[in-house]
Amino acid sequence: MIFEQSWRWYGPNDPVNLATIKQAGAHGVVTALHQIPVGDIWTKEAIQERISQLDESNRLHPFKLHWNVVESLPVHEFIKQGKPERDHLIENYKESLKNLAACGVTSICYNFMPILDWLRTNVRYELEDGSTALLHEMVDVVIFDIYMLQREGAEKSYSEAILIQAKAKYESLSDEEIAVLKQSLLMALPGDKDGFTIEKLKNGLQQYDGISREQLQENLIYFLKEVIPVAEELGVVLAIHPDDPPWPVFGLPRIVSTAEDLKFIFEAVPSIHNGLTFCSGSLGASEENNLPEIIKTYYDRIHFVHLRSVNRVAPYHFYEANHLEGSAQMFELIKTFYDCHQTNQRVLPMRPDHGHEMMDDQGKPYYPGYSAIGRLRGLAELRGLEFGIINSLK
Ligand code: CS2
Ligand code: MN
Repeated sequence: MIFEQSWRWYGPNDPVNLATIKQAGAHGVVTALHQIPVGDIWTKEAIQERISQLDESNRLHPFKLHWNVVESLPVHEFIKQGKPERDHLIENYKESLKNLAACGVTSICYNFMPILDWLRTNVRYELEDGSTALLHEMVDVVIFDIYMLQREGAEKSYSEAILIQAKAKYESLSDEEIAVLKQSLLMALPGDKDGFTIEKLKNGLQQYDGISREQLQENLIYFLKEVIPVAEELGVVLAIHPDDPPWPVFGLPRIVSTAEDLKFIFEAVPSIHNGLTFCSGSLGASEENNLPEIIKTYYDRIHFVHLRSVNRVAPYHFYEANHLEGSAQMFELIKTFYDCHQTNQRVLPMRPDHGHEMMDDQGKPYYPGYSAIGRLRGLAELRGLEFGIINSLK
């Protein structure tokens, strides 16, 4: 076995319950305490409460679930912005790490994307077979940025060609299409039930005025130099999630998008506890990223794996494909993990990152990308591929 089959669970309010996760065949439950405001300490009691929900499910059916990865222990915006409040917030972060470790949860995923997590322009893009997937199309980002958000100076972020394309497209959109676009972009934060508003986004963007890429990098390193020594002491690993998509959006700096970005982060803080969430979908949206190379170079510090494939239609334009299709070359990726695994037999938590909405999923209130059957299909296909690779090579 090279992967521990895992599944993201948003907690008791997730429309996909623990019984479903068991039947999907995942032992690893990837979850977070979404109810705790970003920046507050995760207490042992709150962590224990989540663990006891898994224990309860294990009492009902002996197929064992366990909390294998925190996704995510979010980093407060003030830390990303390097505000004076950051020191106190970093202390809170360390406390949360200590409490998690005390409860036996030692793998932590997080990201360092300013304001937004992933960004899509349509969260129900219909595929040929009638299922729906997440889509990202730069021209729609431009339309949103210029005509809906009306960000000052937005034109400067884009080429003349795409501005012309955006104008023509915007003028041809129906009111309904405009509403769908706005809704999709504002859904950029899965797990934030309040969602985004144009106002919130505008205010957020203002906070990043004057924060350059270099400054953001410095702020990440400042954070890592504080928390990684604590993680080492506790036996905890941190795994940064790459930017999704891996290029700047709304003029915000992005610093975890390319092989060079990764090199910078891991050279600045070389400890193996300063790790990576290898997300084939996020990194793979840019054809510049050589995914097998990234696996080989950083295997020792990959602590968590997200497998998904995007279909790159054109630069800055992709949709999420079936897990074994699209641009990701899933066979090669899993084979590369298999080869690396031979050296030290590490078993990495792996989850299907997103799935389509298909069959009985359709019309259900899932977080975009976090359907039951779509992810079941993804996990089943990935597990089958892993099984085939292992058995044909041993
Ligand atoms: C996830 C990210 O849904 C997804 O694409 O991979 O939202 C991920 O959870 C965060 O970026 C990790 O901090
Ligand atoms: Mn991911």
